[in-house]
Amino acid sequence: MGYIGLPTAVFLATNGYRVVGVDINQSLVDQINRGECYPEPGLEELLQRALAGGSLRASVQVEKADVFIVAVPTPKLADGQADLSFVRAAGESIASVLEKGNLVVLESTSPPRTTEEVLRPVLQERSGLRAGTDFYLAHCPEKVLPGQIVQEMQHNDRIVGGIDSRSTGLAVRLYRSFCKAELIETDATTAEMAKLIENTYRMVNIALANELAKVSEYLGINVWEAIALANRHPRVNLHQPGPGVGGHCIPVDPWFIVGVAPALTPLIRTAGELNRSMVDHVVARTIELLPHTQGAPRVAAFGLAYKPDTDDMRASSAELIVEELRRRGVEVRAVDPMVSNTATVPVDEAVRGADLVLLLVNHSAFASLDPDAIRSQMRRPVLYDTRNCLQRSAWEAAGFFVQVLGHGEVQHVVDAAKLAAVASDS
Ligand code: SAJ
Repeated sequence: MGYIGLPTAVFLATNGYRVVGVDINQSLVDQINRGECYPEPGLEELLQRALAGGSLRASVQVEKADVFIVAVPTPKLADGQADLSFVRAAGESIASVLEKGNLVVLESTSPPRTTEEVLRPVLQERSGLRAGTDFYLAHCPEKVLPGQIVQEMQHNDRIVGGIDSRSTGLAVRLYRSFCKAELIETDATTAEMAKLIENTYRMVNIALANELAKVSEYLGINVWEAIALANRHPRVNLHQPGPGVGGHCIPVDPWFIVGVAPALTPLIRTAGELNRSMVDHVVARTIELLPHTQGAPRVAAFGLAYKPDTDDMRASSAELIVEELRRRGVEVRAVDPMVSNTATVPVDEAVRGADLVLLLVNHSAFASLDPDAIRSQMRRPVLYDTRNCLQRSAWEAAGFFVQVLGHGEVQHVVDAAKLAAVASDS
């Protein structure tokens, strides 16, 4: 009943199915039965509708059913291999209640051949039934974007890959109940690979943008402008640079391809390392922009989530940057309007006496920050915008020295002189 299982259950329950949402976490199960869920636009209303209609309930117990959908985590282990223990555990509990004619669908993002070589044997051994003759098995990878799950779950095309055509056909019928887009049929391993390719494409593309950001800093040009110009070409779609790639998908899934064929995947490996290097790049530049004469320098970090307008902090590069700065003796106070935990403070508290505003996540709420009000509380008005999301001219008009990731000043010397001038003014 996580990020994918819950909305999938809710959509099935509001489209003609009776659904039991299973999770090993009792408090999550209780929360769902009370009609509460993680923040995702439109999801809570749908959940409450499903509960009110009596077609959905959550439980810690796997029960007999016609269809089983597995949407468990598949985290990356240190060596880049996938941890498939949750897939195995889910398979074992399904096998204990599996009956002839049932359909099992794996939605979790998985390394190629997981459906065929990991889930299939677990289901068969425990149940004594045979896939393809006694029960049916398919992979149908989820591909919704956190923040747009309700819309995308209904309108994204889906790949449905069965271990045979009967399995594919049954899975297509299931998803047709709520998916208004195309359901494209293939085999299970191609479906697994297609899902991994989507996130690998994005990861390599972001790495290219990050490499170009470093080159543009070296050349003294603005990478954001250069990318926008290049993207005017009808067949070019470069992504955006930034302080690194976080979340539970893009920095993880491509490694499952590397894991099955390490010698054949130097490009994916390099792209992953390049994205990771952006954390060090931002830390180094932040340290350069800080004063080194008046005790511990102070930074107000804006954003801790892994991407804009979410409270999700999984593998957030903003968090890594904040930790690394603290390790290096910088006093960091973090603001994040989406994340309400002890790691964050209100804007006023973060900027009071600060030497630098470090913008790490482009939450929409940050567009209304008032540079004049912030400047009046800071010790030294310097802004480092790693997302190119704040209006540079407004912050400069308020007296800030502004540095934007990927935007080099031609003369590094002039740059240093400007910074020194701002520092001595304040
Ligand atoms: N990022 C950049 N530059 C960009 C775009 C993103 O630096 O141009 C960074 C973000 O700041 C964030 C990270 O990449 O730290 C990942 O964000 P994201 O929006 O690219 O992706 P996710 O992880 O939220 O969701 C992705 C989506 N995959 C694709 O768009 C191909 C989503 O559709 C998948 O369902 C999801 O992975 C998943 O579960 O696999």
